[in-house]
Amino acid sequence: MKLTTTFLLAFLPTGLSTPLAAANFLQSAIDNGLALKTLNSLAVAKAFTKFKGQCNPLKVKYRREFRSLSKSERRKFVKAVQCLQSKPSLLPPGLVPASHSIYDDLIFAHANRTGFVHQTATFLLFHRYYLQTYEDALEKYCGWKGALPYWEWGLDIAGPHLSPLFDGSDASLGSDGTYIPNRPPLVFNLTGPAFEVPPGTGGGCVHTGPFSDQVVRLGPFPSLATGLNFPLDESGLVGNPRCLDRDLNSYSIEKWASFKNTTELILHPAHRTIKYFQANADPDFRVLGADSPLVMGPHGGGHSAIGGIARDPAISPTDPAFWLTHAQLDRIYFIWQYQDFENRNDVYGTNTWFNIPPSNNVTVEDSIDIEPFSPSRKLKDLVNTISGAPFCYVYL
Ligand SMILES: *[C@@H]1O[C@H](CO)[C@@H](O)[C@H](O)[C@H]1NC(C)=O
Ligand SMILES: *[C@@H]1O[C@H](CO)[C@@H](O)[C@H](O)[C@H]1NC(C)=O
Ligand SMILES: *[C@@H]1O[C@H](CO)[C@@H](O)[C@H](O)[C@H]1NC(C)=O
Ligand SMILES: *[C@@H]1O[C@H](CO)[C@@H](O)[C@H](O)[C@H]1NC(C)=O
Ligand SMILES: [Cu+2]
Repeated sequence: MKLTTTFLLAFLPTGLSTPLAAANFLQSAIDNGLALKTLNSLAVAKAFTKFKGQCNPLKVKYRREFRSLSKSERRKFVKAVQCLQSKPSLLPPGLVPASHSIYDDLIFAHANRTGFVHQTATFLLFHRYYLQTYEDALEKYCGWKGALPYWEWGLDIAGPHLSPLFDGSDASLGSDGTYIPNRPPLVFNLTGPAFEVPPGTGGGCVHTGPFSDQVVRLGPFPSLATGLNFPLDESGLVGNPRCLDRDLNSYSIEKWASFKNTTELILHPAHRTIKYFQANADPDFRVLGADSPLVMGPHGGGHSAIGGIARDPAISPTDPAFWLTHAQLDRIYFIWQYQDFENRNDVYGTNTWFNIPPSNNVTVEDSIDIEPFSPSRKLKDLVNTISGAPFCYVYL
């Protein structure tokens, strides 16, 4: 129990309450995922003291890492996603011609809210509700009763192209994209420091296994790149058939989504408030300062580790791996929240992307919806994953 990291030593004497005292981890445990697992167990134990409403220990769903599902469970999950992609759209005919399926409708629901659910106070809770909406849709329309799996990025720091998630077997999410050599790095030069991400191991279309035949139609929405919310570009709504592309990328995990990165995001003494936790998870340079070295953060790192369309802020849910990477972010949020739940059930920020145009500060009395799938709910009803309505799950 000795040999704590410098930053842990630095905050232990500040008189923190018991949950964080468990943060007395060896650096090796932080780096290899043992610390995160321990924090996860503490979070579950704490969550189990908070059951409300219709949620109870018999009903609670356990969201597990994809590779801890049996191959048969993985295949059933993949089949359910393919089923959702084959169910006809529920949107009024003609409204979004690109939307052919219920799966597409869900992508549209995200795209149409892009400017209100990213770099806003609702970011974490919207995506939590969105994941639940997906899990519910898989059950309601395709009879799948499982708990949404997540992708632990830390397990694939050696390269997601080596991961069972992307091995192209029928128990995977399909392969990497076809390798395209000699590509330049991607240059990001938007809100924080400029940086580059080297190309990954794919770049072209997913070529083997599940989703290799997925036809992508919605988008692109070029005006969203500048932060302009509405209306969505008409050109992206009409339907532009193309393949699902990927560019699996270990650099993004090494830099921003390793066990060390996610564990320190949870434990760092400066991240005890939602303002700083969120700003470091996403990241938000208004809070961090423009010269922060954080750059992409675990959220961006998780998207970038998949690459291709999963990097697109509006239509990233097009890639079925999106839901697993966002479940991992929700898991990190869940683990952080339940280290000190009473002080970690609020929100910080406004209603618009980077507060453009200026909007009100959001409180937990404000609501979000994911119509036509999930009704309007107050944020205060979304902060607790075992609150009964609409949530009843923990992560393992
Ligand atoms: C997209 O969002 C806008 C703004 O919230 C809303 O007015 C519009 O009805 C939405 N479009 C669809 C098709 O849901
Ligand atoms: C980033 O953009 C700014 C202004 O838009 C420019 O001055 C700077 O050179 C760019 N940095 C890189 C590394 O491209
Ligand atoms: C993320 O963790 C890796 C080690 O796994 C480290 O090299 C890197 O600096 C960390 N990134 C940040 C932004 O702290
Ligand atoms: C929103 O909150 C910030 C501080 O968190 C404060 O500076 C600002 O004045 C608030 N804006 C409104 C419109 O209340
Ligand atoms: Cu999103």
